Amino acid sequence: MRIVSADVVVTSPGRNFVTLKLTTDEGVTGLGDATLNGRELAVVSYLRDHVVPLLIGTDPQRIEHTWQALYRGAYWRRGPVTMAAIAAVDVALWDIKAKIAGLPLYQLLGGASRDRVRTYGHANGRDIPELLDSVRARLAEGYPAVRVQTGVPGLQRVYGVHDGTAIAAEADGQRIDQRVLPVEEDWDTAGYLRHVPEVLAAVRSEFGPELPLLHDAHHRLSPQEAARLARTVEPFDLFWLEDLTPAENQTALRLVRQHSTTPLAIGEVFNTVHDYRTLIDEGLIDYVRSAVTHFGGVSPLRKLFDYAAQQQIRTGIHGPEDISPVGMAAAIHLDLAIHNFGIQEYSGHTPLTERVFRHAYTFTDGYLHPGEQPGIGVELDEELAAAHPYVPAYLPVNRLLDGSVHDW
Ligand code: GCO
Ligand code: MG
Repeated sequence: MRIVSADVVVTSPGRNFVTLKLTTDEGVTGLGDATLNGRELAVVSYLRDHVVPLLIGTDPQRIEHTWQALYRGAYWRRGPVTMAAIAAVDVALWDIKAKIAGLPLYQLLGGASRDRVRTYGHANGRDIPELLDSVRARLAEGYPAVRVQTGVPGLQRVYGVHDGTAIAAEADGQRIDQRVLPVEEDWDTAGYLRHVPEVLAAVRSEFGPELPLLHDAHHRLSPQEAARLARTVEPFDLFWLEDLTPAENQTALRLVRQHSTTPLAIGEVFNTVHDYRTLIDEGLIDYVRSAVTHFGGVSPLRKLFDYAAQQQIRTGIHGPEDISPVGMAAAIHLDLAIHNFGIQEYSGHTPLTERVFRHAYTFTDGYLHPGEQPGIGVELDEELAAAHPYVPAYLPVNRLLDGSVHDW
């Protein structure tokens, strides 16, 4: 069997998604997600210009061999663009292999370790009353666990509350010519650190002690600030505190661990096992957060999860709206199969996105299941995808009150 074509499809049914479609000489197709929010076209070029020519004529059944050839063969290793491109190939090849076997992907990964996949949803509000309403809405949708984010008094636009993604800057008066520029958000760490305990106290007092609660600090704190936050919120018994410090500094979490037992999650921007080595070897985290889409695919993520399991670390795969249903499906198969599963983030997609990517996975009573369709269980409606072409969009940038740029 040989790969005869490899097409890169860019579509924007509400936000941009990049999908790789591989076709074999026997007509079997496989899909992979290569969406890198705000830098989509860099991955498109990496795939179209540098990867597709290498794939044509190769045997789609040799997944590990192809992965190693793309990773080692480029010489320039790692990085989000490279690893998103390799991820798309890896997942498309697993899709093909599972279709050939006539089995859903999770069966090739060892079969189901559980009956269904627990999720968490996002609740947010500009202030505490709005947040409490949002938590109620998520609970009504069946979510068994909820991530809570609020505005911070004195700040105008804060991560997780205002829809900063994929907005044409015109809405903010920043369109100075035909360019679309990033939305600007503002930040003040001292105000944030004062506010979060008040928010969590209000949520606990409204919903009681049992609801699993999560919170995302989105890489904004210094080691000292992170340690303080983790210690201060300890009475609220979080399921996890996410991305406390910027991802580059693995040793930052040592200080946090010395001062707190709050469970820690990190890794949505990591793209290889090397980003995790200190964190895993020293037991500095409780959950690994990488997505199939940004970590080179199912093959390396499975290896990461097995490595993390040796330190009793569990998984919490990144599942925002900017992971396409293709990337989400691959994640759900993996979640079902691995032993050290923790929780799956699930934000769902717009109805139009669900029509462009028809999927076998289901979301029922807050739990996901990948379905029994052979492969990963996603079909791409290429005509509908083409009717919604790429829209230029950036992620927001974050500024401190003095105008300097802070981590977003
Ligand atoms: C999360 C993430 C997302 C990212 C987004 C960037 O925990 O879901 O932090 O909200 O910001 O995926 O593209
Ligand atoms: Mg996050």
